Amino acid sequence: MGAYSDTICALVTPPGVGGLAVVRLSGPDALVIADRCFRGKQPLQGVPTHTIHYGRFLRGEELVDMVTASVFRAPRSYTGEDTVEFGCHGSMVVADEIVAALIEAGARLAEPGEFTRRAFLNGKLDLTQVEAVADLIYATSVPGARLAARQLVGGLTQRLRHLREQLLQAAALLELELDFAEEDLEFVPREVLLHQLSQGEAMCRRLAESYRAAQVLRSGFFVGLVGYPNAGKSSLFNALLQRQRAIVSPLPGTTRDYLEESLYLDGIPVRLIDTAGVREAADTIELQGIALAQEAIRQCNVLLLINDATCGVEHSQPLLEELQQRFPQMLIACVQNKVDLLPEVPLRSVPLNGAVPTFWVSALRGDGLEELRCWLSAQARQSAETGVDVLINARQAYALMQSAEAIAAARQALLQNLPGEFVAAELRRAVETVSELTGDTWREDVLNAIFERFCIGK
Ligand SMILES: Nc1nc2c(ncn2[C@@H]2O[C@H](COP(=O)(O)OP(=O)(O)OP(=O)(O)O)[C@@H](O)[C@H]2O)c(=O)[nH]1
Ligand SMILES: [Mg+2]
Repeated sequence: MGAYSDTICALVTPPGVGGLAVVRLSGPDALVIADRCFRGKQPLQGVPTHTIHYGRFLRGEELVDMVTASVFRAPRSYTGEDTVEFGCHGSMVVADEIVAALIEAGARLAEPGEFTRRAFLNGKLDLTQVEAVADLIYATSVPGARLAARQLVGGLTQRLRHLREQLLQAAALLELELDFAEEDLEFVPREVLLHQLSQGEAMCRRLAESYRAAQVLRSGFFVGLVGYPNAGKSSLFNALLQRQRAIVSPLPGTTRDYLEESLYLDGIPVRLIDTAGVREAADTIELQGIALAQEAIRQCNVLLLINDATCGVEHSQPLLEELQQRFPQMLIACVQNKVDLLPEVPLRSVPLNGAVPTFWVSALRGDGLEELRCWLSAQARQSAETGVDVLINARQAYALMQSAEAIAAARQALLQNLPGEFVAAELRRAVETVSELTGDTWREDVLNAIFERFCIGK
């Protein structure tokens, strides 16, 4: 085992001051190099795997720190190689010296993501697990982190491997039939194969479609605040964030471009976007602002159309219609603001437009905000949960769609009663796309793109 001949090291805990810092050393010479620097009761080369040893860490003759050395022998380590992890006091000076001493003793500094890359190449993790490691490190939501953790266990890969096995087996049997062409044997009942293929195709499509929901878990649920000038968008923005982030003023046109801030609702990150009031743009700066905001609005999961109720509940109707036309897929809710100025709160059953959820609030006083927050949180949760049990990323979604297409082509060939070798060829193509997903076959550029997300020490 071990595709690499050199031994690498790096700080694996975050840089900065902490209670503890860990420096990992991994590679064929890990134990030899460790023994050049570490003085415990006995040389680490002689100790069993999965044991921890206390001792002095030396750089030359100088004592750097009292440390623990955790020994993991190949293949039972994160990388699959011999590994020693030094736990030292959490000072950057100490950690840096330990890394420097290990380099002087024959190791080299690890590249970003190199520990994980080695884990992948040594078969400790498959590609979707590698991506799950990155997702887990960068997780911004609790459910997102849970899904990433589950993926780390290999749930997605198991399903894909199963599919790949089915496709491979079917292809092999079809090819075998060709050898017995005269006898007119059928090793693969066509009905069974058709059923398997449509199930496999459906699974790939379903997984690919869960990408949008995974995106919510990964980067947040985007909520855009739009409306005419002075409607109270920035006031509502601040009220939802519970801090004075955007400038509020009685002058229309206060917000010139757009602002984006995060809040958490039920553990899901919600990205709030405050935009410039929509009107006949007076100057070019504002025009640019509106154009920028439009791009931001396009990314949103929900739009809240804020209406100044003192101007009449129907005041924003033209804007609503325009938004509905421009973003036909978008979920839009209407927020009737400034209810504190109304002589009486209008009946809740009088929405701006029958189909649009409507909220009556006062951004200034806080009326109705809890209800709005609950609704947003429910929407965020719903869109994050629809059928997601794995965290599909953009690369996987694309590869899954390609796999679905390839399987569909094989199914078509079968339905058209094409000769077995055609069907088998299509199946083999499908096997290839599925294999790229799990990393059973991989390309260097795909790997590089994945590991770019990692930092040194991961
Ligand atoms: N009485 C009352 N006044 C409000 C309420 N919400 C906002 N306002 C006032 O309305 C004015 C405009 O508020 P902003 O939040 O700046 O409105 P905006 O939609 O962001 O305006 P632009 O950025 O100019 O498009 C300010 O004077 C606010 O204090 C409310 O619920 N009740
Ligand atoms: Mg504003």
